[in-house]
Amino acid sequence: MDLVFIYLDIPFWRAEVGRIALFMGNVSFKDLRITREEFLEIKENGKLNAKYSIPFHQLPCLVVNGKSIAQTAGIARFCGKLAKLYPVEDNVSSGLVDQYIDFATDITVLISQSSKIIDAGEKRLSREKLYKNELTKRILMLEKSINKENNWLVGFNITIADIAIWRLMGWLSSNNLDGIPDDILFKYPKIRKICLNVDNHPQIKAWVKKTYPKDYNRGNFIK
Ligand SMILES: N[C@@H](CCC(=O)N[C@@H](CS)C(=O)NCC(=O)O)C(=O)O
Repeated sequence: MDLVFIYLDIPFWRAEVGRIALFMGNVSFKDLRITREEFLEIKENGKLNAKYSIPFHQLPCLVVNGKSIAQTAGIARFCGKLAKLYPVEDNVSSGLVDQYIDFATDITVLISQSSKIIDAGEKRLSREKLYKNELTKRILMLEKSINKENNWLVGFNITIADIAIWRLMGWLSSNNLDGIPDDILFKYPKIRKICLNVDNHPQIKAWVKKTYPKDYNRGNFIK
């Protein structure tokens, strides 16, 4: 199978969940990281270099044997199935994995509304408000959904759900979102445990070493 994974050269969860799944499953793929100029072309024309068509003019996009597939959650499942990091044999488990991927999408959509604000002060105020209200409420719900006896979100092994939540939480606690404090996870030991388990997974460490800038801030979930 010929696979091309298209995204920007940043470790944002939308891409990382699929890229890492393929890497962990030893599935060969072309990790195509585009420039900001190419991203503008995609947004404008839904095409990359007149070669790849990009549905909905959005990334990530996975090109499978020449056929372009869009949407983060679908791509995550596709890669998770190939890598055996998505529980296809049990519908309840796959439903639970899906709920975490969709949770990550909901939080991203919530934050991206504030990302559109141009004025830096207004943006910070909007994120502070988000942090005090909706975001904290949602993260508390995530914490409540986790069984404290478990090492992973679903079942006894790492799945694409853990990878998605690890990178989402890494982003939220990275100090890169003005108005959202980097200690956002300190009150949530179960979320932190999942993030640490992913961060310490040997294949995750190998991927980080291979692809992340040196000393990249993967998030504040250590304490
Ligand atoms: N519903 C899409 C949204 C993806 C999305 O918003 N991607 C961003 C990059 S992280 C993008 O392509 N934005 C450009 C745009 O929406 O015009 C998904 O789940 O993949």
